[in-house]
Amino acid sequence: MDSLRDKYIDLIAAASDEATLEELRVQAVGKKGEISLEMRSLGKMSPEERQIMGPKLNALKDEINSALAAKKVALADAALNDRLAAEWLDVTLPGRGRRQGSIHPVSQVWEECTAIFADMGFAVAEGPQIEQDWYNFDALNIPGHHPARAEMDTFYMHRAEDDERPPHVLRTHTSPVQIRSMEQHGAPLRIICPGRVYRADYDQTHTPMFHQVEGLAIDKNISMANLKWVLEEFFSAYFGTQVKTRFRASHFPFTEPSAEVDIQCQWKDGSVTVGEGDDWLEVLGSGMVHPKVLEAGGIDPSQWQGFAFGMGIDRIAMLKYGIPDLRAFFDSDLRWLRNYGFAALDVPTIRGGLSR
Ligand code: 2NM
Repeated sequence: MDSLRDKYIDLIAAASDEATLEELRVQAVGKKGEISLEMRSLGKMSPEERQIMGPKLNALKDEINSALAAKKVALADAALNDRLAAEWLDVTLPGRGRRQGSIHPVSQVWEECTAIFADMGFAVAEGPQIEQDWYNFDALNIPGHHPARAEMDTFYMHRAEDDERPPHVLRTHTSPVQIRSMEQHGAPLRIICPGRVYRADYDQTHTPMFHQVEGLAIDKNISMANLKWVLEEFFSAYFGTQVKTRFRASHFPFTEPSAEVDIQCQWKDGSVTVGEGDDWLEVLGSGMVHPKVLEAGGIDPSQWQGFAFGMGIDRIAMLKYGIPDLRAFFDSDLRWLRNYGFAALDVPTIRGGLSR
């Protein structure tokens, strides 16, 4: 019995997993296990022998069962310890911050303009940034020899050396979109064209890419009076206060008559406030669409007439939100974006200053 005991105690101690342990249990104390068989032999013994061997065998069975149970717990503990050693986590590490992006002032103002003009029944039209020179110039009554072509500091696209066709251009205004809209939809028409435009110019107040919103309204009896109302309505909604406008005679090839439009403002301590005072700030060009331009767009100028205007989104963004430096708009400086950017659902109405 001692050798039986030693054998199983050693085997149990050496078992390295639960499956081996289960095999040992069957082998020792299972129905046909070695110890069970010994217990069955008790019947053949004399009563005196049985009196001694019975309790001894029972004790042996208990000892083996206890050893099996203890080993089972030890194996589970060891497995847990292995996992605890392998899978650890430093809960004292600082969290990883998630940065929130912001809406660029240009995007914000673009959307504000779209919303205000949409309220007055203007649809939004968009078109290509790389244009045929016909749409960007000729259709707008700017022929090849016209000084406006040179004045516009145009970016020309490359053509192969033996290709004699006029080069495509980066559009210098969004007016070509309006020609395309006239062609596509005819009259009457009421649209705005917000978009990126390009001119080879770079200094304090000019960037080679900037943003424009142009407007166009064509109908049977549209006049400069309608233009003035629309613009005053727009500026008042945009700046959140009644804004007067002043029209000054001007000249553009695509409008006749033409006017530059100033808005009422006040200069104080080097910054400007719109909608009060008796200074004026030029923000816009406009006029009645030239008959030749209507014709280029496939609209009969003896039947229809309309007004058009154009202004810089970047410039009116600076005015409303008090952003002093235009060039910072395009630097992608995160600190600047955090300062001047908008939250996704923000519609603030701060009136700010443009420094002189
Ligand atoms: C301006 C000034 C005056 C204008 C003209 C047109 C078109 F295509 F309808 F003829 N769109 N925009 C226009 C007129 C733009 O920007 C300073």
